[in-house]
Amino acid sequence: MNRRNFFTGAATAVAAASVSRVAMAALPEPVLQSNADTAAPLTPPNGRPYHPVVTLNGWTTPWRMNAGVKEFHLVAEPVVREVAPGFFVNMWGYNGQSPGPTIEVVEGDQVRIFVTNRLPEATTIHWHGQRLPNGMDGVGGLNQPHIPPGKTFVYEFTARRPGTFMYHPHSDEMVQMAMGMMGLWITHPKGRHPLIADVQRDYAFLLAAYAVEPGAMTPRINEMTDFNIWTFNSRAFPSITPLVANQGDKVRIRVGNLTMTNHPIHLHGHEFEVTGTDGGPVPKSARWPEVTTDVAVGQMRQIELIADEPGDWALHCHKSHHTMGAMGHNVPTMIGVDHRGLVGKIQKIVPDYMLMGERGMGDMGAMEMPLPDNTFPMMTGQGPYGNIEMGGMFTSFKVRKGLGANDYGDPGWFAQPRGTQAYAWQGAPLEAQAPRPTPPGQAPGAPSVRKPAAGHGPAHH
Ligand SMILES: [Cu+2]
Repeated sequence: MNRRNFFTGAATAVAAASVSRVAMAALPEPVLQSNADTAAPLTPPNGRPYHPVVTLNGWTTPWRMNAGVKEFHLVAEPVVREVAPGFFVNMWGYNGQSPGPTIEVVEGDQVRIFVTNRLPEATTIHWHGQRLPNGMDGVGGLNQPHIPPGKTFVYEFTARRPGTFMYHPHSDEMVQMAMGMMGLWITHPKGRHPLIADVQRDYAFLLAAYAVEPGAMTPRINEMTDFNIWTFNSRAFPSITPLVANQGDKVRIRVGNLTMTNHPIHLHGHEFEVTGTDGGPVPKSARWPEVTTDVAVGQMRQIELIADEPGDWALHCHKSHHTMGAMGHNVPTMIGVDHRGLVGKIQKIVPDYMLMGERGMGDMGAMEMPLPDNTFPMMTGQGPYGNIEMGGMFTSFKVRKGLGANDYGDPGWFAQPRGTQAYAWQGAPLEAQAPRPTPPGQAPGAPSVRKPAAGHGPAHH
C-alpha cells in the first residue's frame, strides 16, 4: 500500500478516528493467537524457503514483505494463558499470548519489527543472541529510551547469524519476565551449512516459571527463588503438546531458559548431541552423546537425534520438583465466591496472599474476565496404564512408523508389542526364597518394620 495514495484517498472528509486508523494501517497487522494450541508449522508465504519449526503450544507469526524487508508487528499487552486445564494465569505477553509468537527468518534477511506497547508501563525488546547495531539491542536506558505505554518503536537489523535465539524485555525485566514476556527467534541458514543439519522435525520451546499462589491468578512478580509453576512455553503437563516424529526422522529440539534456575532437560530412549547454542552451531569435534543437557539461566540449547525407537518417551526436566504442579491440588473453587470475606482466612495459611489487582497491576483488573476455577493439578495426566503423576516441565516424545511428513497430530498412546513391557511377577513370593541381610543394630530375626507411632494406624496397608 502506497502511503501517498492513502492520504489522497483519505483527504475527503475523515474524522480524527479514521486518520488514526489509517496511520495504524501503515503497520503490518499483528497476528494474534487466543488459544494455547500448537499451530501447524508456517510454510514461508514469501521470501526465501526454509524448513519451519514447530513451537510447542505456540505459533510462528507471518510477516509482510515491504521492499525486500520482512516486517513484523509485536504488541506487548496483558494476556490470559491457560497454563493447564482450568488453570488460567494473568500474564503479559505479545500478540495475545505468552510466550509471544516465534519469529522465523533466514540468514541475511533484513527485518523491521514494530513493537507497540499496550502495557501499563514502559517496555523494550532485547533480541537475545543477535548480532546487530548497538542501538537495536533493546536495553532500555542504555541503547534506547524505554517505549512508553501507547507508543510504537521500530527495530531494524539484518539477521546475520543463523541459529536459535529468543526475545524478551530489557525494561523492568524482573517484573516483565516473571509475567511471561518472551518469545523465540529462529534464523535458518541461507543454504547448506556445514554445521547445521537438515532435519525432518524441528521443535522449539522456552522454559518459563511462575509464582502463583493457590487461588490467585496473577504471578507474584517479586519472587526470587520460590516459583511453583514450571512450564514449557507457559504450559504445564498434562497440557504440553507431545513432540511427534516418524521413526527414522532426524529431529532438532531447541530449548531456551528464561527462568531463574537451571533445568537439566532429559530425553528417554535416545541419545542426542547438543548441536548449537544461542552462540551458534557447535563444532562437530566438540559434540558428544548425552541423554540430559543442562540449560542454564539465559541459555539456549539445540539438540539433535535420530528418532529410531518407536514408543512414547518422556521428555522432561530432571529436577523432580519441576515436574510437579505445586500446591494447586487443594485450591478451593472460586467461581461465584465473593473474595472479600475470604482474604483474611486465606492469609492465615498464605500470609502474603492478596487478591489479583491489589498488587499494583492496575490495568489487569480492567480485563473483565470471569474468575475461573483456578485449580492446577499437582500430579496428573492419565496414561494408558494409570496416572502419570507429573505436572510442570514434562511431555512426551512420540515416535511412530509411517507418519506423514506434515503429520504433527497426537498419534495416541503407544501399544507395546507383546513381550516388550514390564509385567507383574506371577511366581512364588520372592521374599521367601532368599534370606535378607540384618540391618545393623538389630537382632537377627527381629521385625524390620519400624514400629508405628501410637495413634497413627497401621504402618502397612
Ligand atoms: Cu527444571
